[in-house]
Amino acid sequence: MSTAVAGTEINEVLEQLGIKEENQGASTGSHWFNTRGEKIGSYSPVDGSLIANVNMATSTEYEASILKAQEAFKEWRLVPAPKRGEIVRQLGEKLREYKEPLGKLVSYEMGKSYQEGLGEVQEMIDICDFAVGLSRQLNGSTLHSERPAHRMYDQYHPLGIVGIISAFNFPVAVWAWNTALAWICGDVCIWKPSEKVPLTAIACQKITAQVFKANNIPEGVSSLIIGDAEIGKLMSNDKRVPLVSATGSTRMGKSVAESVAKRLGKSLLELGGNNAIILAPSADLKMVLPATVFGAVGTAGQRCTSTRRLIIHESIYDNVKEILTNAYKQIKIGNPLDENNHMGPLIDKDAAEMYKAAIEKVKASGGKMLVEGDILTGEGYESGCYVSPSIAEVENHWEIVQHETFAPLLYLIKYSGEVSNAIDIQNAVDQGLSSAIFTNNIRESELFLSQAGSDCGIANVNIGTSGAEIGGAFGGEKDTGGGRESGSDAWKIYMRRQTNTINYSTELPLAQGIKFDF
Ligand code: UN1
Repeated sequence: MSTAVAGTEINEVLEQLGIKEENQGASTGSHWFNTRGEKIGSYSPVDGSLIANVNMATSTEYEASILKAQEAFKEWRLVPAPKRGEIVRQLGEKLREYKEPLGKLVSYEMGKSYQEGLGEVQEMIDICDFAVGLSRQLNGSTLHSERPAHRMYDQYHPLGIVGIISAFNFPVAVWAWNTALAWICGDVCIWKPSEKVPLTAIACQKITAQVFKANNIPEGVSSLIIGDAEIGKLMSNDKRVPLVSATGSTRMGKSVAESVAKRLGKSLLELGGNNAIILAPSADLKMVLPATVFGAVGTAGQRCTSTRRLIIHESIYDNVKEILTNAYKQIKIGNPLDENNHMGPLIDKDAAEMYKAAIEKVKASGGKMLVEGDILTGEGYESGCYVSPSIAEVENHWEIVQHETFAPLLYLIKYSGEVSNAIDIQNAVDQGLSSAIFTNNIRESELFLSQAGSDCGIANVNIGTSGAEIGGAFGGEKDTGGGRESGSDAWKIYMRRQTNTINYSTELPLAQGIKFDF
């Protein structure tokens, strides 16, 4: 096993990122609140070692962050949007500077491969670039009034505080999707990262603080709260947080949505997926192979876009099965910082146990394990978080197949006849995030993309389910929560819309022709 990042070397990475033990559980800008909260340890799933202890924030620090954010908002909303874009541009530059150490820390703290850690930081850079351009395009429409000498238009104003709850699997990119847009829109952000990956969050906060300090931006524009689910609950119930953007499980999302809806706030939810690739008879199998393997075992199956189901036409089923089972034998599992490995560990031992339990459930349901994964032991696997991937033949309607198992467990499902049968199978789950078809038949691909096709937020042709670009709106339907983040016009959720009607005549005509003499 490679010891690319261990002991002294991880200390170097932490030092480069300015992370020291005195880091506290809540911060606005570069100011860290004193905290009386408990300490949590951040343990690397790579080698099981304790990277650092971090203080958990309490409700007192939460309250202090809200007050600072409210104060900062009064100033930040008055900064012209392109000027706010300039700050985000500088953040993109800083992220370029820190890409390697931050990518390394993402890999070491979360367990994804170094390449994917770098890819995640690249997503942050990309969304910053996107947001810079967008800062000059927060456009509304000019509308025609029914009254003479009247003008009507709509415009967008910032909302205020955006609460961000992020998951462990994309510990930095999802925060950046939200903040880069929220900031150019004039909002201020309070971030509650997953307590499984607090150090990458502290690193982001420190990098941001450098840019903000150099530009005299009020500290409360960027706040970080390291805490448990209680902090998420405070945020969801807090009327002072008009928008809560939450990424994670459907169960968590439902609870956030309920609390936010009760106070008529807005929520942006990006929750679980149960993503399928349809393989039609004409599928180009040499493209299918890398797309499927990356989709199913990349990030050890811990992307919300990971490929969970392959829906394969019966005419190519046996062939695909053979190619895939052979390919799975070549997968190298180990330290994700060693570039020879394809797959790193799961996030923690609980995740490994959950994976084992899911395999047992598949077998108990009558599933046939073509490749049976297990928890790995022995040299290099001491953390207890490494598993080998699985392929199982199942039926789509089984209970276990309805659930998102956040691990490298791939289901093979056979279909016969027309592609519409495969589409029905793919849609017959509760989640609706990402979907794909491999076909060279335009009739099949167009049907898949039509209103009678995939019911997911993302539908791809001859591309896998994971690895979306930031330029498109990202998110999905049904139990995935309905939210859209990052590209396209996703910025609109971060703003409030206002319709303005201006009368430049000397009369006061009423709409709908109503006469009211006074
Ligand atoms: C997630 O897993 O929450 O499309 C986000 C992808 C990445 C983002 C995944 N760009 O796989």
